[in-house]
Amino acid sequence: MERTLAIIKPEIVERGLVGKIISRIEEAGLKITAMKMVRLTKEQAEGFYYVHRGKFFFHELTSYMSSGPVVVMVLEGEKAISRWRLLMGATDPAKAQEGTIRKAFGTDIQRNAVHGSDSSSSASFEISFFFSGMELHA
Ligand code: IDP
Ligand code: MG
Repeated sequence: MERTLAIIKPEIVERGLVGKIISRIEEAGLKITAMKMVRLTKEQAEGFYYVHRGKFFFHELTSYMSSGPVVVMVLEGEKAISRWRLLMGATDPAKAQEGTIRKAFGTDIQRNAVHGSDSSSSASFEISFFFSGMELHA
């Protein structure tokens, strides 16, 4: 069993498409074991995305991610990290495969609908960034 962190980004919350994303997660057999809606400050978004500090898109990305509420979730299942990344699709929606969430709902390379941890070490950091042990359900 593996855990990964998923985020439904502000654009999707704003457009009223949260349910569509959650349906895809459930239909794929990933279990949602924690979930909440939060509005990040710019500083919190910078902390979450610290690995991208210094990149040309860092300021825009962290401004966007703090521009409105997001839905954060812990997904659990066998190979949850890679399965969620496959469901999400490529970073750039224009390059994402047919059938992926980013292809269906992404606007551009920044407003690409969802986030997913890329490794078990980033999953650990990202889950603990948003959730305490008490908030993780079985
Ligand atoms: P990922 O979300 O597919 O793991 P990362 O390379 O980790 O992609 O980038 C984190 C986020 O930063 C992306 O999801 C996207 O919102 C944004 N981003 C990545 N590359 C670019 C870019 O070239 N221009 C603008 N935003 C970008
Ligand atoms: Mg990433």
